[in-house]
Amino acid sequence: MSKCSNGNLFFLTAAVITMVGSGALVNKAEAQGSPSEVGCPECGPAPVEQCVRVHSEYGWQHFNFNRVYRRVTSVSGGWSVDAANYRRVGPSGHSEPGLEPYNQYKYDQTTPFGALLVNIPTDGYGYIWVRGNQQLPRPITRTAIRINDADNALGDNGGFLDVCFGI
Ligand SMILES: [Ca+2]
Repeated sequence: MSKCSNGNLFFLTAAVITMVGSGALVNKAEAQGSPSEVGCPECGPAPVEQCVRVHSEYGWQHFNFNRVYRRVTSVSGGWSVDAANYRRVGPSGHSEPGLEPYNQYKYDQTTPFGALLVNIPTDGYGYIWVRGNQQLPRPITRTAIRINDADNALGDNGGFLDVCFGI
């Protein structure tokens, strides 16, 4: 039996979730029943892919990884900046007409409402608009992610996106 028995898998998972704060971290390798790939010193290498859930009702959500990731491998799910009136969209954000008068409620004026914003802390690069599988401009070991909607306009949002990072 390895040091990573199922008995302490829960502890490790809880520790990881605590580490990332408000965001829920989903480890694909773990979900597929490969606890040996959970990122801990006794358990071998960190997973080659890690996914995080980013909620539309919160601003910047911070995530720490235990290895370097260089790309976004996938984005799934859906979210809306006005769940009562606009259908959920993916990382490209809303393209429906009628939102323009509300542009003051964008967090970032240069991207659409609902755009997926991913911070690249390496070298202070700043945040980028991620629309799906793509290379990151810098390798990262941590990030912060949010929806493009102002902090004071998050209350009517709905949904989430799952963002997966790879090596
Ligand atoms: Ca909103």
